[in-house]
Amino acid sequence: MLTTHTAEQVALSPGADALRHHERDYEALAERLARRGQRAETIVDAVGRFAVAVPSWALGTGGTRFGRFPGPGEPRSLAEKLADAAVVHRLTGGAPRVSLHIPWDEPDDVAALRALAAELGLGFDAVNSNTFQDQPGQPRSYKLGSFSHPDAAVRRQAVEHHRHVIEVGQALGADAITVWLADGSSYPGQMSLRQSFDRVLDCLRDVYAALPAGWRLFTEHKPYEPAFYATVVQDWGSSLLLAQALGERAQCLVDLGHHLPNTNIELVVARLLGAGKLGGFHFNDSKYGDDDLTAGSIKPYGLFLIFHELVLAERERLAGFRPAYMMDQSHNIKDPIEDLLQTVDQLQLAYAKAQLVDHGALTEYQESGDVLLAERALKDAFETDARPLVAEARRRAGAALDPVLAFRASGYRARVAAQRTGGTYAPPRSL
Ligand code: RM4
Ligand code: MN
Ligand code: MN
Repeated sequence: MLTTHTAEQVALSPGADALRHHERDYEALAERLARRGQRAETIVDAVGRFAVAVPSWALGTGGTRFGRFPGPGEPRSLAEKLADAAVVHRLTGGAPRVSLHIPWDEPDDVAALRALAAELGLGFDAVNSNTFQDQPGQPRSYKLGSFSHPDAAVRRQAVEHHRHVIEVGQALGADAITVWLADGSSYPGQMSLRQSFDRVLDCLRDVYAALPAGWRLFTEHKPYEPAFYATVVQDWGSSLLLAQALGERAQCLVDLGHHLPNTNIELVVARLLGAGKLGGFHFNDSKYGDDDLTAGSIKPYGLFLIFHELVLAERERLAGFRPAYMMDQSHNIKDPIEDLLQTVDQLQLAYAKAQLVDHGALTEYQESGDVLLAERALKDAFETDARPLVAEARRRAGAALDPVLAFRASGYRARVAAQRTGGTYAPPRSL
């Protein structure tokens, strides 16, 4: 197992002009913030600490159930995926871990994979299970569900799979497992609505019991698809019930695309935070459903409002607040690396803007019932062009001022395309 390209080969020098322009923009913004009583340095430091995981399934081109349009130079192996993930981290300074999906990215040699990741400067975030598809040679089918299946033998098989995923994750140095279940029914009457939930909880208890010390279990809800009538873990309420029943180390994961249109996601986030059960995120954006578009591409203000809740939790040192940030997107028509670079940038930006909120003033306006100025306290932050702060954080981390342009200038994709010939990686996400 050898990576053909290391992230080192991606050129980072921005050019004298770009650097000079950046410095002037940064100074101008720092001065403007100082007039508002804010320190640019503090925000730059915070952005420098922000980290989000790259999912192993997002390094190849995604697709829809109608088609898939892969580009040249896609990774053919897990080692090549790690090499690409290292590029995302090198250029953004904000993506130091990979979130593996088992069995899509089942490592043949766990120790070698861990060593390769370390060599590339990467670690491993939450591991993801998969009981929403049947795998070749698998004795029992998940057609009618996994943890909620009426047949106990199928449920046992699904629990066994989760134990295996935890073992792999443990050997890689991960410390959490994310469980998203496709379980549900497509027609009324197909399964008992109450019993299916109880079965899921029972199986999760077995998985929870298998957690190594220091590990957390995240339950991820989704309103529909692939089950079209009733999904067992369909909303944050169901996810919270599970996490509360399981115990302290079970928390909820919020995938931004897993909400019906117009759901107030920041309110969901606030509720979970209040209950000490906000475990992590799958960042993306959507117009209609689980579209898996680039974070911030459709509703950047919504993303900012979510980050506002997260920054509040951070400032208040809320008990149990240790969110695992991950991306979960399907790069259908963009270069996957470029889309990930753009996403990390958007997340860094939303985080920086949320740091710009004048919390003291906001609280005063809330207390005195000044609706307009309270809203404006948020808008002032959101409408500030915080890009120089983010670029400065990246510059100090030795990353790129503009990750996408640096990636284009590096010629990385063309180089790997010339090398990655023969053999294809079977894409998981063209479902
Ligand atoms: C689901 C969910 C899970 C992801 C799968 C591929 O909709 O978002 O997190 O693992 O898709
Ligand atoms: Mn997800
Ligand atoms: Mn999803």
